[in-house]
Amino acid sequence: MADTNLYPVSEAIAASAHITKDEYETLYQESISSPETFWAAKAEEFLTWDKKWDKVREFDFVKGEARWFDGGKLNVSANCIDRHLAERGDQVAIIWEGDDPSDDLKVTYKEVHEQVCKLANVLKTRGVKKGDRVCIYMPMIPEAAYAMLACARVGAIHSIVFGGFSPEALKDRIQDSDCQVVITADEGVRGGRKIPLKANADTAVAQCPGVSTVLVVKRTGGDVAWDESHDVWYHDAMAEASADCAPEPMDAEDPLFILYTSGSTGKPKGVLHTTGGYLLQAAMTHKYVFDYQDGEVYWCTADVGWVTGHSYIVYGPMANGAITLMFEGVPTYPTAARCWEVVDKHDVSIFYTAPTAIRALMGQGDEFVTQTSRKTLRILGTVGEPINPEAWDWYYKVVGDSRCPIMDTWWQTETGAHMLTPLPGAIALKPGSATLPFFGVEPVLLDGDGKEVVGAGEGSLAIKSSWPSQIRTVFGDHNRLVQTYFSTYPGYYFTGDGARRDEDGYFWITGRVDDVINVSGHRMGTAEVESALVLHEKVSEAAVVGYPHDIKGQGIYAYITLMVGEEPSDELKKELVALCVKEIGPIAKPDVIQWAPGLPKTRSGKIMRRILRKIAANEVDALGDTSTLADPTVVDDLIDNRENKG
Ligand code: 6R9
Repeated sequence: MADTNLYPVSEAIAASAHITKDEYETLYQESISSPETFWAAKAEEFLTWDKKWDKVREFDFVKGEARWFDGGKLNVSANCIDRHLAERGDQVAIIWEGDDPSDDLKVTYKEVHEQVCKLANVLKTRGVKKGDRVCIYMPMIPEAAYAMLACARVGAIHSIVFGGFSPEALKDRIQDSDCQVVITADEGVRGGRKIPLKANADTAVAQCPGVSTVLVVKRTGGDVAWDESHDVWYHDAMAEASADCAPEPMDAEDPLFILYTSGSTGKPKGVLHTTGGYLLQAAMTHKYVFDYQDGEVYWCTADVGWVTGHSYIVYGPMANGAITLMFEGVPTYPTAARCWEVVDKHDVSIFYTAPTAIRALMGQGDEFVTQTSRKTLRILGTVGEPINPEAWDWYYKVVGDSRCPIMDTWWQTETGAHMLTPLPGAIALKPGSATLPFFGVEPVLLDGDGKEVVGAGEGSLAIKSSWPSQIRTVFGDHNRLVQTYFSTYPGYYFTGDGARRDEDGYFWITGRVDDVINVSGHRMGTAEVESALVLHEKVSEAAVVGYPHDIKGQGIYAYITLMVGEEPSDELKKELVALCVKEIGPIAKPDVIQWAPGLPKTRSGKIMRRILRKIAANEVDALGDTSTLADPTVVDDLIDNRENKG
């Protein structure tokens, strides 16, 4: 086991780090024993409040309720922009690196302020008020950040939908949160290919009567259809807008954004985050986990369509007055050297990415890395899925020249910010472990009876008490929040992940214990993919599981039972793949489709996914007990016809 592989804290980094080992230990204890005192001090230190709060925290994990800094008032956009103007108005806020390596742009805090104020006024002109929902369906361009901050400025709740989602998925999300404005672009550009965002939005909006405005940024100048009744060019609206817009004073518990994420059942849930606690933990983790020092260039490669982009491209870094790099493209375009060329071009100090990207680049060979300098790099980070020791090693040695510690950050859309993570100047690393809890986080492992595991051991990962950036509700369905997160283990927040704790108290995430799979760091409910597949008229039943995939971490393996009389064909496989792309998006493409004349079911009709997972993983010698199946012979057929025999 890789446990014995301990990487001590680098002395060079510890010398100037915000948090040292002793400080971590003392502050962590304080954050657990006196949370109110601890968080009140941090809220003063990190944020600027228009009015101080009455109560630091209140929570009830039976009802799934949490309130932080109740009675306090602040505005997120003022905290991310206005308060920096006096000291660093002319400092770069956003470095934008386009898909094409010759395309880039630097935007100062002053310029961001002007753009955000104008856009906030545009939103107001279009009737957007505090509490209204605005959907953002954008490529990775600075306007995406302006859109988020402009919503925050007027008190509107944004709901970003990843640009890779299909019109169908976009429509569902617009309808679920009843957005009245959609902000999009004519086209996106990634890896040299265009993405028809406006055309997708048109298809979605045609089924969303509540949308009164579609604001369109001109990114490529490509042809788009135009509906005068609601389409508005961003540049036209901005040209007429005033650059003067006072931030709306918001309650600490007013909603900031909704972000849809997959669960183990049904449609994606609208995870709702609020203002004060969210911003505090995003800012604080950004500063401490990446040991961000003033003036450093920080680059998180995520897309703003995911929570990582929310907390660690925009809100955390900008609350800290950092220089945040925003990348439009993909790590392999034009070549697999792109990331490291960008690091050299912009003198990046901190680089934060996903294991799937590391594995993909690792497969391209070391030369793409070693041909670049990377001497400015100081800290590396990963997020999204467990990182395998080989990828960790390559990232550490080849990318970081054995000089840069790797922050393996475990957290979720629902947690809003880092929860388990090393701190560069404080915590020794073990490859593959997200190490120890961040301040104020009380992780526990629960056994099969729901009892806390003491000391080293394994179990379901749960959190015992509220943290500032926790999910507040599932938009429009608080009962679903309670059911999903607070019912499995009453009194705890259940993460859906399994984990192991070693003798040093380090946590090792073992993966999801529910029917959620993690494909290239993107969360997907197997139920969502199944719902898409059974829409096909020839499909009677579909069962989807994850299986180990070298690059993606997990691939999508679909077992399909056809209607009586239908014949399997390659053509039909293509149709099924296309259906997943249409209903969800390219990230939901099944990697493997296996025809299954029958599925292993219990006598009560429940599909035994455990068996399907084993067959998909080619672990057919370890199927376990199949005697409770209604018809054990279906398993033999599935084994004989399995697609993964490698
Ligand atoms: C931030 C983000 C959350 C799920 C989570 C877990 C997996 C995330 C991880 C990790 C092992 C890490 N996950 N970070 N597993 N080590 N460092 O990814 O949010 O998209 O909601 O996914 O991702 O399974 O439960 P989200």
